[in-house]
Amino acid sequence: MSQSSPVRVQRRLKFIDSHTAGEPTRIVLDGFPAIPGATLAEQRQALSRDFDAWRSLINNEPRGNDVLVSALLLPPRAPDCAAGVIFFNNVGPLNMCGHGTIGLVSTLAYLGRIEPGEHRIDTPVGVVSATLHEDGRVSVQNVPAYRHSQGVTVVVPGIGEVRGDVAWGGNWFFLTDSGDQDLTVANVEALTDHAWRVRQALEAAGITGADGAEIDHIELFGHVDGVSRNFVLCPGKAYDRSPCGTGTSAKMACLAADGLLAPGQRWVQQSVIGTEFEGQYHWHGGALCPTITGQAFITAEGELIVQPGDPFAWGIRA
Ligand code: PYC
Repeated sequence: MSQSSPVRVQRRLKFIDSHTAGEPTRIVLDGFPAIPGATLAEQRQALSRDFDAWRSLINNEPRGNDVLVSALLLPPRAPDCAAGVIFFNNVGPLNMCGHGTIGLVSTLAYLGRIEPGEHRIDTPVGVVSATLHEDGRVSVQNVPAYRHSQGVTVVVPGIGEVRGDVAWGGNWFFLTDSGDQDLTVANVEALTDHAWRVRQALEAAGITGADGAEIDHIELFGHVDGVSRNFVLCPGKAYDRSPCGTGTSAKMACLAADGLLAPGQRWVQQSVIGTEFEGQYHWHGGALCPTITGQAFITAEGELIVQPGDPFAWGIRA
């Protein structure tokens, strides 16, 4: 920027964008206010209660978009962590984000803040560990995953009875067979409509995760050429271009509960655009601990700018 520019700037926020298996992540490095809280969970609450306009500025149009997942890079509150992070999207904060954590680790490597090896990352749902491999891939050992309820049926207007499982993989998922619907990019409009109806029907029927938690991710699954493929609808109605790290964790928890996936067994999960994550799990103290491996690529680095008088300084909010 020229020092003599006549254009006044009210705010600048440094960011780095990446994509993980096609799904974008924006890591915001500075320029946002101090978020109070002794833990990342408390800071997440404060963010959604008092700083939601900042979330919208960063993630929503005209500076962001519905597909984007953003994150604030924060000092960790748990010991021995390389970073703290709170993820959010076009409608609010996320609990955890698998593709976003892979993007975060790749961003920290790009910045020269970490070397290949294992790193702990503090998140609102607990500490996750991520290994940056020499070849640039990242393995995220996610928070423990589990199936909360099996074979739940819900009557969906315009569709009929839909049966699926409710599972936790760092976010709450309803996982159901895609049936005769094509899990292809050409079909994303129909898949979005189907998944959104299912989500609304679950809400109307009062079907939730543990402690009444809203199920805000819908995962339609099937196979293409013998490989497991999914379509994941995110809370803000955009579909995940990646195979969804938390969704793959939830899927593996259901497979393990059905005796269809053994500890250490490799699971390849494809997204609706055909990109892949590799997963596996191990048991630790009775908890199923999923690991997801994928790769992110840096796509942009810069500053979000807000000028005085911009009517969309705080983004276009739904
Ligand atoms: O990779 O866990 C994930 C995720 C959640 C929402 C979008 N991606």
